[in-house]
Amino acid sequence: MAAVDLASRIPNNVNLTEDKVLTRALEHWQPKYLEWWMDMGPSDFTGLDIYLRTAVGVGRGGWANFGYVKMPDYRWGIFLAEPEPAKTIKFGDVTGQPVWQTLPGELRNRTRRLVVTQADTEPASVEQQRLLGHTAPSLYDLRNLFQVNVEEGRHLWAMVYLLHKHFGSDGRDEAEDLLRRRSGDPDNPRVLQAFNKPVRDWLTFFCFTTFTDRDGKYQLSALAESGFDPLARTTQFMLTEEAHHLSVGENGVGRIIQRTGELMKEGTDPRRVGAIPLDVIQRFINEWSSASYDLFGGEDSSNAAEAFASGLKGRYREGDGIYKDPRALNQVYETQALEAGAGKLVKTEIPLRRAMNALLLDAYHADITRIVARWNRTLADLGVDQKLTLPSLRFNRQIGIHAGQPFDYEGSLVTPDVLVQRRPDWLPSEADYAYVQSCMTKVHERGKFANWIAPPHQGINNQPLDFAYVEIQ
Ligand code: BYC
Ligand code: FE
Ligand code: FE
Repeated sequence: MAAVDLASRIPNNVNLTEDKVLTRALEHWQPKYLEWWMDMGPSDFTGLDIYLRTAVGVGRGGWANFGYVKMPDYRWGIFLAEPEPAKTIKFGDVTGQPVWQTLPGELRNRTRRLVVTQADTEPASVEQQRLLGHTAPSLYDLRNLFQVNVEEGRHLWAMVYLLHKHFGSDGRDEAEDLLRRRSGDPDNPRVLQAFNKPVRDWLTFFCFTTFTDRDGKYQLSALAESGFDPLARTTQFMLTEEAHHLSVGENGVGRIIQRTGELMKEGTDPRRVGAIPLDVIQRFINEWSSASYDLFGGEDSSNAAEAFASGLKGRYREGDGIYKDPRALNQVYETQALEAGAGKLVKTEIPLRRAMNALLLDAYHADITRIVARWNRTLADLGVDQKLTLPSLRFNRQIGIHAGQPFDYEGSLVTPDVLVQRRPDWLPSEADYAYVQSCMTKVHERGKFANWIAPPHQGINNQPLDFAYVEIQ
């Protein structure tokens, strides 16, 4: 394992100084990245000191280094998790073989596509969140937004390192294109749909970090099993940062629910005081959970089968040995899908290897089901008997075996008319977006929070809630 080098222009633990060509290529990309950050990263706030953590190593506590930093001066670095001696591949046709430090030629194109797809989401999310700083409900939340933003920037660095190191001139071209695509640009959009949707208010931000960053957790976990060891170790370290993004999301939505519940309990209509009613929160949850289901790709996928067979992308927690057959042969995945012509849902069997996306989606769905249960506990503790729910995995799908089909919120087949009629009950309307936007007013006073969100239970890094998380004079 190379030592951590923090003195270089690009902090790293991959021995960059020993590879002059690679260093030069990355140092050539660095100013372009900074230019992108200044154009497309958080609007304004670039001159302010922000209480951020910076990764300075991969060991325990190595990434939890807190201090005041101006965002453009953030030290974006390249850190891979520690290597494991005598590591072997745990799944697919290559089960039991040693992991690869260089990429087998026949896997090059497929791997490049996966790395580029992963990479593309990172700058996309920063672009989507660009304007949120102007309406932050507190300095605490403002700081969390920026922490998420700089770490998504670092995740881009993590992937760009792989592109430069392992994919030659193709990789360099891809790294440039990552700075050229733009979230929501009709001519040059980001790769995956959810990353082209606008994120203009903080309820959306917290739903995004709960549901869409959590796709990141599951995709990164699947890549962390990879036989291509540099990819596995890169994504392992990204997961330690991801945990914070997920807690920002879950706690953020939870605090909004808490505030709304408190108002309901005292008999105040949330709308009367600029807070967000539960039915609106529910529709935002529906929008972002269902959009995130699509991020898993098709339930029946030859891409997924090949990525699994070749040892590139494993199942969730594959390395823990929790699956009976590491090769996933001779088994089927059972689900229900619309039978063409028959007009009804029927039992459908997908050979297990082709169902890897569906398996990952199921693990994700179990996870978000637990989160919604925790939010419901908050409501129950307040004595509010309404409950929040998640839409069926068949609802509102654009990708996969249910794409474009008229399934209702519970996943029953209905006529397209019913979908149109009930849409306002299930998904946010323009009026919902406008109302939520009208609640967003910035709060910059230390220790104060906007009226539509409860304060968190604790501050960052043991600091009090009225700490100057952002130094605004
Ligand atoms: N939108 O075989 P199929 C994160 C394409 S989030 C548009 O069914 P496959 C983060 C697909 O590319 C994690 N296109 O699925 C979160 C393919 O096209 P080609 C991001 C889509 O390929 C918040 C065709 O449809 N990481 O980190 O097995 C903030 C057939 O695809 C979509 C990754 O995604 C879609 N939703 O699975 C910041 C991991 N879905 O190739 C960061 C890397 C599918 O035939 N990516 N298509 O032209 C992958 O593992 C896979 O590419 C996917 C798709 C799971 C996304
Ligand atoms: Fe990320
Ligand atoms: Fe994230």
